[in-house]
Parts: sequence; structure tokens; C-alpha cells
Amino acid sequence: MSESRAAHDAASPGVLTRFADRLPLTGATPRISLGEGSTPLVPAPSLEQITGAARVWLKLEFCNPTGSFKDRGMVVAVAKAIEAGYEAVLCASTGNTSASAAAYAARQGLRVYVLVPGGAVAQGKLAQAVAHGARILAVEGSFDDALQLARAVTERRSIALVNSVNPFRIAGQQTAAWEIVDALGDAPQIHCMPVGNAGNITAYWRGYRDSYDRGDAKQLPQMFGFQAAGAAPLVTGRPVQHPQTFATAIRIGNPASWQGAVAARDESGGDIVAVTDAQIRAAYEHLARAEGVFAEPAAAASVAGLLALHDHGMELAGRQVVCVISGAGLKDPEAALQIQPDRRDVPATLEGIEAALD
Ligand code: AN7
Repeated sequence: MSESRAAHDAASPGVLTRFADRLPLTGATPRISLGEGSTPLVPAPSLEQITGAARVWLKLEFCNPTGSFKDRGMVVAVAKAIEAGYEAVLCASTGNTSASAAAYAARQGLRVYVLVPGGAVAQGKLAQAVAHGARILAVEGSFDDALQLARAVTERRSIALVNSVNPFRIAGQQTAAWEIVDALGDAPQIHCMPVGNAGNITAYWRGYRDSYDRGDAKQLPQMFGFQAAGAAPLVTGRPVQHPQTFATAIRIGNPASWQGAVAARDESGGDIVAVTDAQIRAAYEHLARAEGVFAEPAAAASVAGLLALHDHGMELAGRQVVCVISGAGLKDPEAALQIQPDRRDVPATLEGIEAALD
């Protein structure tokens, strides 16, 4: 038992082991893991051709154990909650945070409560919370309402709040930037990502700066964050009362890490830009058709944004670009099924099959 356990840990160590010296851990922090991190960084030839960039890399964060980037920060937040003696964790979520919290809590034997905006969470994410046995509180309100309630209730009860307002979440999410610098031998010149509650852009910028300070990176990227046009408070400069977008993961009107996003934008000389649902949908379909990458709609906002920068005339020749693909297409089957399928109903005969081939 202990031998095979050791072999498993060595095969997929997870971020607490891999980055132990760079994360806020103590000897008493349990080194829990679902094998998160170490996600692929793959080139996107069609996007290089369209944009003229020297390289466009996709950081496939949906390869994390629960299918999104959230696992990197959740593993740290849950480990620190256990270290502090908590027996229950709670979050508000548009879906991916709840799936991740539910999985790590199940594995560690903690109770888990997830507050989700009623009717606005993709089916696959809800399925994960159900399967892991989370108590699901479908709030009659928006994500922003749910987050406010999550903060309030965890102040009254001995329950750990595992939203990205928990600094251990941001600490863990930096590991993605460290991996990119590891893989490329430097930071890219351009970093593109979706922005919702803005924890992840805050974490990436912190991670890149940390790599730069350590001398692992010789340059810092320009940070480009993309919000859905119907949920773009960081673009308009004020909270959005009723955010709307089919990319439900980023249907957020008042991001908790507002200042972190603004700092990433301004300190890096980047920008935060709105992309329409039509642009997100086009990028979503392009990724699936041309690159074989099935991302969820919010994740495709990275690529929608890169294409928008190119359309606005930004010079990308000679540049290394990284696009974060933050969540899996299977999370949101309803979005995919809105695509007109190339489907024929055929009789169970060889002739029937052959007649349906090109
Ligand atoms: C696929 O799960 O906010 O800007 O509650 O699921 O760090 O919020 C998810 C956000 C991008 C935006 N891509 O990241 C939640 C939640 C995907 C996401 C984001 C989310 P942040």
C-alpha cells in the first residue's frame, strides 16, 4: 500500500508537492492532491496563421482533474482549511469553483456547501457538484449576490470560504504562470485570458512577476483580459447590475479582485477588452473545428479576444502569445448542442451508410 502510494505521488505530484518551496505552506499543511497542474501547453497553428504571431500557445487548463483551472487554487485553499481545523468549506460559484470545491472536499472528507445562481450554471458543472455530494444552495439571485452571502455566512459560522477572496486560492493559481515560464524558458510577450471575478488574472500577473523577480523570466508579458460584452464591468469601469452572456462562467457583474485586474492591466501595459457573445461563439466553434480543442464558452473568450486584438490591428508578428483555455467543453453540453449538427438518420444497412458518406 505505502509503496504504490509513493509511486502514485511521484507520477502526478500535484502543485503542493511540485511548488512546495514557492507556496505559503508549513510543515503542518497536508500535501493533498488530485494530480492537479502540469497541464499541456500546445501550439495552435490555425491561430498563428490568422494572426501572424510567431507562436500561439494554448494552456489547456481543462486538463486539471475537475476540468478547469480552479483546482490549482482549490487544492491550496482546502489544504490550508484542513490545517486551520475546519471541517466544512463553502463557496459561491458560476459552476467551476463549486465543482472543484466539491471534489477536493469529498476526497478529504469535509462537508461542502456551494451557492450557485439559480438556473444559470452549466449542466456538467452541476452534475459534478451532485456527484461529489455537495449541498447545493440554488440562490434566487446572481453570482454577485451569492458571493456576498457566502462572505456573510462564513463570518458567522466556522466554515472556510474557498472563493478567490481567500488568498490561498490566488497563491495556488500562480502555479500556471510558473509552468508557462518553465515550459517556454521565459514569459510570453502576450498573455490572453478570460476574466470574470478576476482572481485568475490577479494570480497570473503575480506569478509572472514572481518568476521575473527570481530571474526565471527575462521579460514580463502584456496582460490582456477579456470579458463578455454583457458582463464587462472592468471595461465600463462600474459594476453591472444584470450581467448577461451565454458564457455563464463569466456572468459576473462586480468582480471581487477588481483592483488586481486593474493592476495587471496597467502595470503590464495590457488591456481589458469586451468580446461579444457572437465573437465568443465563433472562437468556441473555431477552437473545436480547427484545433481539436473543446473548450467551454468562457474559455474561448481568450481566443475571441486574441482575434479581436488582431482585427483591431495589433502587431503580433514575432510575438509569443499564450491563451489560457480555462475550462472544458463537456462542462456545458447545451452550448455545443446549439451548433447545427452534421447528422443524418440512416437505415442499418451498408448502402445506407455509404450513401451518407462524401
Ligand atoms: C472556465 O466558478 O467564477 O476571473 O465561480 O469558470 O478568476 O473568475 C469561474 C470563472 C474563466 C473567470 N474561465 O476566472 C466560478 C467562477 C472559466 C471560469 C473564469 C471562470 P476569474
